[in-house]
Amino acid sequence: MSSGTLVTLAPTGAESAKEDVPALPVTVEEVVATARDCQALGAAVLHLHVRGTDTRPTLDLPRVREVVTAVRETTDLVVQLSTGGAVTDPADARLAVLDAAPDAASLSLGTVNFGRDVFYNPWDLIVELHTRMQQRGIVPEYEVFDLGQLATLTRLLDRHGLPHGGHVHVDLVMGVPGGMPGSTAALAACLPALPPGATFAATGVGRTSLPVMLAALSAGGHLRVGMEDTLTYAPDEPVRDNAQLVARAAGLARIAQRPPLTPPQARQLLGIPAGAVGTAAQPARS
Ligand code: KMH
Ligand code: ZN
Repeated sequence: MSSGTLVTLAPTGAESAKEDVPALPVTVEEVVATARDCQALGAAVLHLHVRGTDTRPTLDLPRVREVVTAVRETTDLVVQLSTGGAVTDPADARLAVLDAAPDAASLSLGTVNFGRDVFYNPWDLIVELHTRMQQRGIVPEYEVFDLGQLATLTRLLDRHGLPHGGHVHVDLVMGVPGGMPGSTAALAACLPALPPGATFAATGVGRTSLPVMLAALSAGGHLRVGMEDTLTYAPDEPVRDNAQLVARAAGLARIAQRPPLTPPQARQLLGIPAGAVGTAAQPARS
């Protein structure tokens, strides 16, 4: 079990509208301020969905690069770009996000119903993301929405080799309407299906945030929190801001006697060289 807890911040996502959730960080300034505040509270990784000047989700490369650069100028956080985007984003635009040369990127391991929508992740897209990340020295975080997607991960690694850095890190995204429930039983069911040596984090969407966080900590896992996943802090109490969620996660990690990892410690855990900025045109590891 890791002696510290990796806290990943997912501050914005692609699902909520700024009009509905005014505290959602969408401008460059808001994202940078959120990242800085949340690093101070214990976040080490930033899972980033970019918004355009119209506040809507965008994969526009100049805009993505602008936000990545601004975050790097102000924080030491590991910058993990979302390649999931929004459910409406086409595969080529999701792949092109890697051109912004993040340290890390998410890689979703299967198609899943996403409320009334479908989050589309066919095998060929999974392989293309995996191999492009290997070639460019970008470390994937494998997003798992259901138990069977862990079998896909094993098949992916068997056929296409380990990710850049050689370490496998999985995020169990639980409680999505259409995916696995955000319960201790579902989390426990995933653990034997993780590849040997892999680490995992867990994210509980909506009201499952707290039970999933507690279950993950009890099982030696890491945490992802943020307004991408959770807009209610307690029954009838909207989240004030991302810092409130990171502070709660960091506090629980300390209670579990696995305090938050610093960004350099996170890089070590994830196999990201110190000071790496994802620019490496490095050879695939296999
Ligand atoms: N916005 C969801 C459809 C990811 O970032 O890789 C997909 C998502 C996963 O958030
Ligand atoms: Zn995301």
